[in-house]
Order: sequence, then C-alpha cells, then structure tokens
Amino acid sequence: MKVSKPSFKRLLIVSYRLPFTIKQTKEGLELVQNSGGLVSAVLSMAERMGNNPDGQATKIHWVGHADPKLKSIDQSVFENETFVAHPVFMDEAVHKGFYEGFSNDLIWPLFHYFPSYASFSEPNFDDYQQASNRFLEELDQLIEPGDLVWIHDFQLMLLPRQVREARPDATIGYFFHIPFPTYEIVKLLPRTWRQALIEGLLGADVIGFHTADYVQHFIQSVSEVLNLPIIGNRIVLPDRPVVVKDFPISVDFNKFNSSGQEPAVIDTRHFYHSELRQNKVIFSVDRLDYTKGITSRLLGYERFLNQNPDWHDKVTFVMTVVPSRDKIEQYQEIKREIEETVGRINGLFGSIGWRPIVYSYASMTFTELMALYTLCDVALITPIRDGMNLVCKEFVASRQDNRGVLILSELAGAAQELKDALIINPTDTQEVADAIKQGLHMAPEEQERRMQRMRHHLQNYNVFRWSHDFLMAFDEVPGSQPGLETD
Ligand code: GDG
Repeated sequence: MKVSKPSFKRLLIVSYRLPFTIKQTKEGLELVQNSGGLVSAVLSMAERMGNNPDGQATKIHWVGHADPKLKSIDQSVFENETFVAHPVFMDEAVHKGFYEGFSNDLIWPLFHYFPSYASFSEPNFDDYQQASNRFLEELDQLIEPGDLVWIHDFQLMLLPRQVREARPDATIGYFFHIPFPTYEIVKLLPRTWRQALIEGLLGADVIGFHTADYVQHFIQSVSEVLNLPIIGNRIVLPDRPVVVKDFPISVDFNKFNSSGQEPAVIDTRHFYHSELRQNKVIFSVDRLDYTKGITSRLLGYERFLNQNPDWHDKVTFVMTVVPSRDKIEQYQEIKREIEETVGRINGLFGSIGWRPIVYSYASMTFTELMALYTLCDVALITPIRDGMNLVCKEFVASRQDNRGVLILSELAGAAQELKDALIINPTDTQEVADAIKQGLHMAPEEQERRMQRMRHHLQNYNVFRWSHDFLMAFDEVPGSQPGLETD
C-alpha cells in the first residue's frame, strides 16, 4: 500500500469513548491508552501526519464523553504524546437517557434486529439530542479551517448535521460501527426520529459502513425517508453530494502476527496447554451481549458432544465472556441463561478429570488473549448479528503457524470477507455441531490452505488500509478538501 500524507491540517476524532481511560494511581491520575481498532487506525494516521511547523509530532484531537467527577481536575491530564482529549461532560440524567436509554436500549437492539428488546422513550430521545448539543459545543470551540472532523458510531448520529450547520465549510466524515438494518426495521422508529437521524448523518461529506449490504440499506432509508436523488454511491443534496461507501474495518495485522512470539505469550500458552491436558481446544471470547449468540453456540457444542462420544475427554471449550452492561435486566437474563447452560453441559458430560467447558466471566489481558488465539484448534464465533467482529480477524492474524480453524457466523460483517472460514448459521444447532466436528478433524494441509488465504486478505486489508481508504473517499467530494495528498 502506498503511504500518502494526509492533506488536512488537523484530525479531530469524535466518538462516545475517549482513546484512554483515566486511572487513579498512588502518583496521581494516569492515562491508560486503549488498544481497540479505532485507536490503532488513528495512531497510524498520526504517524503519517508527521511533524507540525514547530518540528513536533502532530497531535490528534479527540472529543469524547468523560465522567463529570473529572471536571475539577487539571485539564492537562487529558493529553499525552499522541492525543489531546477534549472531554465532554454532561448532566448524569442526560447521559443516562442518551447512552443507556436511546443508544443502548433502542438503537443497539433495533439495528441488530432485536426489535422486541427495543425501548422507545420520548425523554430518551430528548436526552440524545441534548447530549449531541454538548458534543457540538465542545467541538465548536475547537474546529479551525483545514481540519478534518471524523465522527464515530450510533451514539452520535445527529452530530454531523449539527456541525455542518455551525460550520458550513467543514470537512466531515462519519463511520457507523454496527449494522445498518433494512428500512423495515428503521421504519419502526417514529417518523420524526428516523428523519432526524438520517438528516443528521447526511451532514457528513463521507459516510462509511462495514459492508456493501449496510450501504444499500442506508441508501434505501434515505430514499424512503427523504426521497433524495441517488447516483451510484452519491446522495445528491441540493447544495452538495454525500459519498456513501463500504470500508470494512480490520486489525493491526503485524501486531497480532508477531505478538504470539513474545516470551510472556509463549509462557502463558505453555501453561494453558498443560492445564488443559493437551486436549484439543475450542475458544471463544465476547462481551456479554444477546447479539453475540453465546447460548446458540453452547447448544451447538452440546449437540456435538451428544453425537460424538469419542470426543469426550479429548476436547475442551474455553469460553470467556467479558462483563458488559450487566446492570441491565436483559443482560442479567442472558448471563443467567448462559451460566445455566454451561452448568447443564458440564454436569451432563463432565467427569472428575474433564470439564467440557472452561467458562469465565471476566476480561483477559492481551497476553492471555494472544495465548488462547495461538493455542486453540478452533475459534467458534457465532453472533446472531455483528457489524463486523474483530475477534475473528484477530484470531486469523495471530496464526503465524497457518493452523487453526475459524467457524464463523454468516451474520457477522466479517463473513463477507473471510470466505475460507467454515461459515454457519448460528441458529442452526446441527450446522454448528457439524462444523465443530469438521473443524476438529480438518487435515493440517486444509487448515493451512484456508488460513493462508484469509491471512493474505487481512495482511492487505488491515486497519491502516481501512483508514487510508476512508480518507481517500474525500477526493470524490467536490469542494471538500482531499483526505490524502497523492503524488
Ligand atoms: C463494535 C461492533 C465491530 C474482547 N474481550 C477482551 C478483549 N476484547 C477485544 C477484542 C476485540 C474487541 O474487544 C471486540 O471487538 P468486536 O468487533 O468483536 O466487538 P464490539 O466491541 O461489539 O465492537 C463490531 C467493532 O465495533 C469495530 O467496528 O467489529 O461489530 O459491534 O478487539 O480483542 N481484549 C482484551 N481482553 C478481553 O477480555 N485484551
């Protein structure tokens, strides 16, 4: 990939979360940088932007929500060598309605095709608007001519339009990290809300989604709600076009590829290997969420054990569920369901010396995660719906040895790219059971063939390519400044 230099002066990222968490230590407050996909992509952009006229590295400005308890601390805490964070503080009641309410209790379930979990509340929509106003206030003090404003995700759908109204000449990008559903789902939103959300997004110059299907769904909603002319991948507004395109997010391939060789990862891998009595290992890790298909996965494994007694005592399913949103009733309910199912399967099939499922409800360190990615024989990734799913890409990128089998749900965005996985439908218990059997029996040559093709794809379409392609799309917008200088 040719490395081009960004042509905008500064990059202003806006997302619900800041790129670091603030921790209280004995020495005072400390910034711990997050390591998610977005942070890696943005770090690579910081490198490409090079130095400013004073000879110092150009810093990335990042606007995100922060706990109001941090309001009184010295604002210099919010800066490290790469990022200058601009915390958005808001009233706790507004935050609750905006984040827990409208974002997590309505948009999240609805856009993942779980309408029965969606809670429609007018006060929450008011809070969503108010929270967006707070983000705008922070941003408005910051924007200078020549900046690129890049807004992220479903918590901030109203913001692009607000920025456009405040700064008509701004260059604005928006990326949507979860699925954009068909209009039949969007139509469940009250008319005024869906119109506000679609118009909100159209404030951007470039709108990115993970897959071509999500792009089509968005275009369908734009034409149903606003009846605007659409030419190819451009929505034609009276005063300017909006480019809508798919940019599948990815991982830092080299980081995952090489981390398996770090001494701490090797030690942890050896430790797990002996603890698991050198059994074949199936692995999964997800945040606790009803979209991730955790119970369906367990039922598939149970069916496999039922039908294949010769595998008893020879395979262990290491299943980690990372705590998330577990104050919410639906999440408590799925946690209960998961734990009952794990208990039932272990009780039915286990023995004194063998636990069929090693389950933990905890988060792992990066070292532990890498040890399991590189140790397991099968990665079992079965979301009922997932915008992309980075876990499967991280697993593939980690397998420098070209071994291991990926079982992947056709309902994850990643299934559009990783066609050499064993693709299953998570609600088809027999298909999951058969794929587990096929995976455990797969000859090393076939594992290698499939892995090599998937790894080759991710080596090219890594997270740096993702941000590069997104920025290149600004070249298609007349009047907006180009995202990258090409030579
Ligand atoms: C949203 C969309 C889309 C998880 N547990 C641990 C841990 N993780 C890391 C993984 C991975 C990330 O968290 C999870 O990413 P996903 O993509 O799977 O899922 P969401 O958080 O739901 O993200 C999703 C994504 O946005 C990006 O656009 O792919 O579809 O829902 O990086 O490694 N990391 C560590 N310990 C854990 O226990 N260290």
